[in-house]
Amino acid sequence: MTQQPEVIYLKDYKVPVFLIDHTELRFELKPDKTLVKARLKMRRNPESQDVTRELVLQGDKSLLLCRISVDEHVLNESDFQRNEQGLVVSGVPDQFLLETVTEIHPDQNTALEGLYRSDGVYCTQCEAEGFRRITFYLDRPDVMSVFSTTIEADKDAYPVLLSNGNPVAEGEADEGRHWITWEDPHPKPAYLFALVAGDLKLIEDQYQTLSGRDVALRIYAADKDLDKLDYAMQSLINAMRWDEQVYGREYDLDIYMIVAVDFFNMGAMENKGLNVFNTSCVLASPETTTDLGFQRVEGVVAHEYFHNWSGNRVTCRDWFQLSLKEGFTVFRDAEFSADMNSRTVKRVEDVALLRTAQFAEDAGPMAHPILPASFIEISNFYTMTIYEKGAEVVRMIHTLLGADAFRKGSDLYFDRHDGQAVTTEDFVKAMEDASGKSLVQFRHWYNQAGTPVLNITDAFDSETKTYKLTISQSCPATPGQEVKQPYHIPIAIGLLDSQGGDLVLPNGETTQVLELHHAEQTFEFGGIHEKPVPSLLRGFSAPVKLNYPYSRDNLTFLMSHDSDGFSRWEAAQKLGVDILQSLVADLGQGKELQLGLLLGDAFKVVLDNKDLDKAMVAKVLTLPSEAYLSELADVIDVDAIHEARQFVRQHLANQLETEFYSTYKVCTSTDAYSPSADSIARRSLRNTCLSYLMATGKQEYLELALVQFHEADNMTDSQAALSLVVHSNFVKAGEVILDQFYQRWIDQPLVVNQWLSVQASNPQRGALVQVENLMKHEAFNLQNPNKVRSLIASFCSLNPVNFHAIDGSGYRFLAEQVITLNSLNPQIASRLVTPLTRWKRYNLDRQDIMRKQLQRIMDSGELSRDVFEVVSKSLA
Ligand code: 0A1
Ligand code: ZN
Repeated sequence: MTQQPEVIYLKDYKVPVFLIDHTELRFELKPDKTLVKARLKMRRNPESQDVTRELVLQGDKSLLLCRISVDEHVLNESDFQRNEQGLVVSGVPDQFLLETVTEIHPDQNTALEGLYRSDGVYCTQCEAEGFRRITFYLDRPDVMSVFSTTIEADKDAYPVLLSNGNPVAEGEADEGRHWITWEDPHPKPAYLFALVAGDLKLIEDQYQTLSGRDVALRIYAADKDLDKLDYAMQSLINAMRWDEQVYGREYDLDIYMIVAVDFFNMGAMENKGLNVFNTSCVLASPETTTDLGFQRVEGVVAHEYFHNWSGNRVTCRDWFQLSLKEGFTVFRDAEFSADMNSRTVKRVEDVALLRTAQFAEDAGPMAHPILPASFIEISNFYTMTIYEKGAEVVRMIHTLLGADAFRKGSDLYFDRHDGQAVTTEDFVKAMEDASGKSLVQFRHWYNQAGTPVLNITDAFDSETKTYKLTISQSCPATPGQEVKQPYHIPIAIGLLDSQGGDLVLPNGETTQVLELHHAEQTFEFGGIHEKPVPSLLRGFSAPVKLNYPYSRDNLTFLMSHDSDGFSRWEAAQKLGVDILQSLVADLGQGKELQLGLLLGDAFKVVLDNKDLDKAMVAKVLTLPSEAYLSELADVIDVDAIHEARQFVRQHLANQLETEFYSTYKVCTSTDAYSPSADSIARRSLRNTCLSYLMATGKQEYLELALVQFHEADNMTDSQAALSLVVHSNFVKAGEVILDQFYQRWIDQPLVVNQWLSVQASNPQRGALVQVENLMKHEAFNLQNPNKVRSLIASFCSLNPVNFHAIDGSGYRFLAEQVITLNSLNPQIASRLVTPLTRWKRYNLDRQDIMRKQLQRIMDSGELSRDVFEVVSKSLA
């Protein structure tokens, strides 16, 4: 049995007793071990009340302490104590130089936290608490220090030696070794430290800031990937310009570096001046990267760049404040992507993700507010809630204040707190101070978990010509939070007349933001001549669930008339949900499925409308996902949801076959690939049409898909065709092209990962056996998180019918992988377990077998804090 790990509480926060003004590090990288020599200039923190003479340093148990001295006096065993968490040095003066020599073993580091090797390249990952795996330190974000870093390594094997800041000295050493010293003038917490050493190549560019300073831009990768870095470079330049224009923020060092590595737990990391990126978020080329991949690169490059202000210049006081930097930065990168591409498409994609993954998290055992009150392992809190809901909360502040006041607020926040480690409260206060708008009640968004539910009814009085909207709000209980206070919610609405035109609202415009404060509130509109159709929550102005008794006719009306593009999509989703839910219910009662022409007719209107953005047409034509339908269900019936959705897709395919085919043809182009919004839109609609054509099951469309697969000059089209064929009943054809695809891309790991993922997400029977076979394939490696995500995570989250097989095989499989990964890579293990944590959402039979597998993980032996926290909270 695992020992109960300690719970950390926000209420226990205390300022650090000691500070580190200067950190001098020397790394000697050798094949069998790495020596880390640290010289820390330390002093007592004048703001601390604590008078202790004990210095408590964090240090992982894997660290081997070789030497320690205070003010050049070497300590012996009785002067300090080693424990599980680090080191306690007694009798330190008010100001002193602490020197340590530590031995570490990057080669054995499979957790990918601290210093490790990725395909022969040394690299670091220090957020959140990885620095303590490198050396003994005050590893907390409110201890900010100036760093000077020397790296020494073999010159042939590691010609490139990088760290934060600017290179200030370099030289040769004995035995073919060399060294470089880097200095970062900006004080920073240890989590922003980075080191890279390897045989890397680079592309270079130059950027001139608004005030005329020149910045060298360098992106490093393995030689074979050098041809896939241009898009990231262009995205970086666009992001730098955008942050100057929209937020008035300039870059502050002479060099900005990005390094691509293949072994990485997350997407990327914003280390000061030296971002480390997962190859999946930086490499892009038309032949190997899908449109989605290009957009991910653009978004993640921008995200990490924006952190230079929202995260680095102004950082977090403690890890409970994580959403301070993440929520704000996600909001910033979403607005950037909206400005670079289609705003409505970006919003639709973000909302779809939020409503499936984040709402599900809010309804599960790990539900937490964006400012959590406690945690066992902070790595478990890099969640959809902290990131995406956090961004929605910042967006609501933007909506409530308006763009101008929001900009004043962000200016005040950055100016007031530059160089500090602060809290979400400081952010909200700056917004309040700059705008004069009270956010007192709004603060509940930071402290309360759960997704609020709005119930809306309306009434029209033809005599007084008034229209009333009555809105009530509630929020379900979440672990540890039974009762919730009412939220302050911005609800953007419009009212449509019977011709589909927008009525002018009391604010003189056609969209107005209603501010809901109470549990129930009525909003009145005068001078209305006929009962309008309300368009509610335009642009998804708040992260809530909204119920209003729309008729199906209302929804088709909104689909074609609402002036808000987002709301037109939303109407289509609501119509799809309504139809699919009733079919799921029919299946539950053993009824035969039937579907009229209404949905197909509504889709036809959209397909025929040549004025619409093709990307939005594709979004409207895409039925609500199985994941979203599951999130909405009282009890998730995996098989019925899948069957109903397949039934509707097939029905639509037959009803609109001609239209899908002609649209497919219209969207076919011989232009060279471009990741522009227009061409992405065209491909997206074309592949949506192909997916419906394939749903007819006709041989001629298999031929069409195969032609597309063979002739495509880009990964978007070839991957779409591949996955449609593999997931269809044309099993033989699928096997043939899977094999061709693998042989063609055998040297491109990111493409091979897509090949794994297509097979793992195959809803046809037998997928688990296939996944188990692939785990033995040369293309798979359990130590590489991208491989684990592509194969195991794809199977467990993108393949519900197979993962939830009633014989429990999927659950057993997942538990086995989690148990193995628990000791290899706790962060990945703990993320992987998520689908099992949702066991309460299924029927009793499934609940029972899912819970047994959670218990099996619990009983499997020594659990990491990561896995222990998630599994124990799920079983509670
Ligand atoms: N701050 C990064 C996310 C990140 C967090 C932890 C990591 O290591 C385990 C790596 C990256 C971001 O928001 O992009
Ligand atoms: Zn981030």
